[in-house]
Amino acid sequence: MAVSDRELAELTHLKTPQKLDPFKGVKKLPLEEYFTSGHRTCQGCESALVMKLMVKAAGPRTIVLGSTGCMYVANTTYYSTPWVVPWMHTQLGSSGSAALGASAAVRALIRKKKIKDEPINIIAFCGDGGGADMGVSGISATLTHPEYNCLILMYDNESYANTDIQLSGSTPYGAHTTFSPPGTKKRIMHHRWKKNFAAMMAAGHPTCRFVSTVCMSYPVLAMNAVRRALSIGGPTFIHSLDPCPKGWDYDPMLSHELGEIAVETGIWPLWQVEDGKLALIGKTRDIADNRFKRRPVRDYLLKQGRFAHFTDDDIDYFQAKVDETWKKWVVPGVIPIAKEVDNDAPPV
Ligand SMILES: Cc1ncc(C[n+]2csc(CCOP(=O)(O)OP(=O)(O)O)c2C)c(N)n1
Ligand code: SF4
Ligand SMILES: [Mg+2]
Repeated sequence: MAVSDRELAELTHLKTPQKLDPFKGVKKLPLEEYFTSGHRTCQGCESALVMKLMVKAAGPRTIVLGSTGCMYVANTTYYSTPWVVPWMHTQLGSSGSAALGASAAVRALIRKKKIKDEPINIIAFCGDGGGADMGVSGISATLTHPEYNCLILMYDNESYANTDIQLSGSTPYGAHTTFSPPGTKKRIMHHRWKKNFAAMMAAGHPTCRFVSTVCMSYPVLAMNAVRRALSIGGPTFIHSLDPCPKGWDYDPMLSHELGEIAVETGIWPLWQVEDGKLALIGKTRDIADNRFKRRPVRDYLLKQGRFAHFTDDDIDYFQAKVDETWKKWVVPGVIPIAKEVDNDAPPV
């Protein structure tokens, strides 16, 4: 929902965000890097690519805050860091409060004339454990403050990866994690369906002007989502699905392909909500408009060791659940709430 002129006028000290036009294609991307060598993430780590392209999209006038997780620990080994822009660690569940606090602090410094009056991007990232599980309250509170410009980006590798792949609320059904190892008597140890987190953030925060899902297998789309999120004003949220060779157990050379297949199977729909309007993006829109036939989830699951214990029945179950998100949800792949009550009926 857009903030009205009256609301804006009531918000004191509102600083204009940076104007960041969309990139017109891969060949138009800037060469400068603000996340460079010096990190120790696994080979093929898509979350590291998210960091690199997120800050490339944002540019040099950016402060990055990161909560605990692989993207903190592996990126800031003693005496080395890949971050070229100012970077600060924050506690595991506090990406939301860190984003809000940093945005308020920059504004106070400008007001007190301690730093130049210029727009500075504030990005706080978190993992799925630190964001969708532990950090929900902080992220939610921040998204209700339209007077602060900041982006919260949740990189979702579908586990608490840094502490050795524990199951999170974003781990897919049935996946093998250190908390859900398949046994001889019980094959499936994880029965819950993945949280629909970005949609929760979009539906629950009408003053947040931009929420988007992305995947770095579609880098220009993802970087343009970052640029839009930073330009629109107020707090914004992006949820990225990141193949993780260690946690998902596959050959690192498959990272890019797995991101593509996640979208092509309809498991990871790409969409954005801007000022209350939903748009399906890229391949996801093609699926919804019948220009692209969804690939079977089997193509995705069988490439990953975390699903190696799946039988045909398990794959069928997974397929049926994904089909349900596309056939029964009020917005395919996005909103699971259907209107069944007849509002015109007289009250009884
Ligand atoms: C309050 C708190 N609890 C537990 C930990 C231990 N811990 C550090 S990183 C981490 C995993 C975080 O998972 P996620 O946010 O998904 O990031 P990832 O490691 O997957 O990148 C945990 C549990 C911590 N640092 N702080
Ligand atoms: S465990 Fe996964 S998220 Fe962590 S550094 Fe390795 S590939 Fe990246
Ligand atoms: Mg994680």
